[in-house]
This record gives sequence, C-alpha cells and structure tokens, in this order.
Amino acid sequence: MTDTPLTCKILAVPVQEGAGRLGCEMGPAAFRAAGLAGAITELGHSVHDLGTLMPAQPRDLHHPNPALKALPEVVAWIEALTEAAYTASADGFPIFVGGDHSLAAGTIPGLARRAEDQGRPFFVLWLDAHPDFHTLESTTSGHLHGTPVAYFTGLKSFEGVFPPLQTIVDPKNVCMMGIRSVDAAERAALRDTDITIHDMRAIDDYGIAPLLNAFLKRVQDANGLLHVSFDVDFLDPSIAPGVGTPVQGGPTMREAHLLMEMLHESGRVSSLDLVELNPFLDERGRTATLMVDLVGSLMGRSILDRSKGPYQ
Ligand code: B3U
Ligand code: MN
Ligand code: MN
Repeated sequence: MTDTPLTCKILAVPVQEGAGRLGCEMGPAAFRAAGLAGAITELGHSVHDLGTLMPAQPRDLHHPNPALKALPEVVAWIEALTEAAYTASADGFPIFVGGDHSLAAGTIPGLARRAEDQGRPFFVLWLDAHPDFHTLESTTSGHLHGTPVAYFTGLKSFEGVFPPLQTIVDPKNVCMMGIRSVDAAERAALRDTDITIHDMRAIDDYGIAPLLNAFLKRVQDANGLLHVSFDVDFLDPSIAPGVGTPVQGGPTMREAHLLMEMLHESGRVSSLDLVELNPFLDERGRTATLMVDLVGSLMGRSILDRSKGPYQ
C-alpha cells in the first residue's frame, strides 16, 4: 500500500455516554482543529467528510446490573454506528472519529459484516491501556466503553440488550497492545479467551516491532482486512494527557510512531477508530496534535524516503 492513494471517509461520532467523564463529544472538533484532514491529503490521499453521525432513537432498556450507565443511549449509538460502518466500508478507508470507545461496539460489528460479505477474514488490532472486556454483569463502574470487546467477540451477556450480532469477530483474530489496567473480572475472563494480549510487560520484554510483526504476518497469510481501534489512553499520559482514564507506563511517542509506520508498510489496514480523546482535559491541544501526527505515520509519512526499502 505504500504508494497507493486512499479515499479516506471521515465520520464524526460524538458519543460520550459510554465514558465516565464528559468531554469526548468534543473529540471530532478537536481532531478537525488539529488538522486531521489536511494531514491525510498532504500525503496524497483524498478525504471525504461524511459529516456527523446521529444516534438512533433510544428505547426503554432495563438490565439487572444497577451500575450500568446510559444503557439506552449507548445502544442507540451502537445501532446507528453498525449501519453507518457497514455502509461506509463498501469502498474506501473509513475513519471513525469519536467519541468514547463504546463506538467500537458499533463500528466493528458493521465492518466485520462487510468483510464477511467480501469473503475476507477480519482482524482487529486493539490499542488501549484497557482490555474493555467487561460484560454487562461484570462491570462495576457501569461505563459501557469498558465492554465492546466482550460484545463483538460474541459473549452471551449482551444478547437481547445490545443489537444482535450478524457477524461475530473470532477472538483468535483480535490482538491487544498496551494493556496495563485490567479489572479483576476482566483478568479472569481473559484467561478463557483466544485473544492475543500484549500487555506492557510483553512490550518491555520483546519490543513493539516483533510482537506487531507476528500479528501482521497472520493477517497477511490469511489475506485479511485489519481494523485498528486506537484508544488515545494507549499512549503514555505524559505525551497524551487529554483522556478520561489515563494510566501511567504506556508506550512512548517513538514506539507509537514505529507501530503506525509498520502498520502503513504492511498495507493491511482498511479502517480506523480514533477514540477517547477528551479535549476538555487536554493541554493546549497537544494530545489532538500528537494523534494527528500518528495518523500521518499510519498514512505513509516517514522521516526519510523508504520507498526503496529500509536502511540502504
Ligand atoms: N476497566 C474500567 C476502566 C476503563 C475501561 N475503559 C476505560 N476505562 N477507558 C471500567 O470502567 O470498566
Ligand atoms: Mn478503550
Ligand atoms: Mn482505554
């Protein structure tokens, strides 16, 4: 993909009801102000602005877990998102700009269904400090941005509450990186899944590159499509303070750029979520600006010209 121009379709998704702190609804505006579209077109790609998504009409929904917050509202967003992601992925490279991470409970099922239509295996790279693997029963915070991975990998908890899944994502096709804040119930549940989880310990031990290469090889061998779900709190809060749930000890700026550059070189990435940017908590836009720089690396920016291959 190195030199293939993409048609990027940017959809703004101002959902914030899934997070514990207000402010993610300003995420799309901050990405715009930090120059997201220009950073992409500068690299020779084109950008279509799909505007701002509206949620479906919330329905009366009840669940025995009294901690759950804004269940009808989040489900209404997920319904609209699933359809929007399915439609947007018919062609081009969709970028879903959130919004909190409950967004991925809509984008990923819609994209997985599209991949199935196309007869292509579907893979997810989950970049996050958190595994977001709570069920509706196990979450104690009740914040639904902590649940999307459990939902789209088909855990029963969500049946009859979240929209029925037309296509379940195979847990074997999901790889998490950057994990460093795991609740007790998630820790127990993750022992029983086939998801590949590279926590910060693994990154310290082996480095980003070999871990990512092993996953990318699996995507390549399967001729798969790869969706990247990028939670801004994946990054260390010293470089990315504009998030609601910062966790110390995350990847550095260079580790994050390396990862994005490698993703570009793989030519496998077909869609992207950018979530959990909270401009209300940011410092003079520096988190938004860094995220736009990282999208530049994903879209083909490199320090030196590498078109003839690396290190000659
Ligand atoms: N696991 C915690 C914290 C959390 C999850 N995702 C984010 N924070 N962003 C919870 O509330 O479920
Ligand atoms: Mn997350
Ligand atoms: Mn997170």
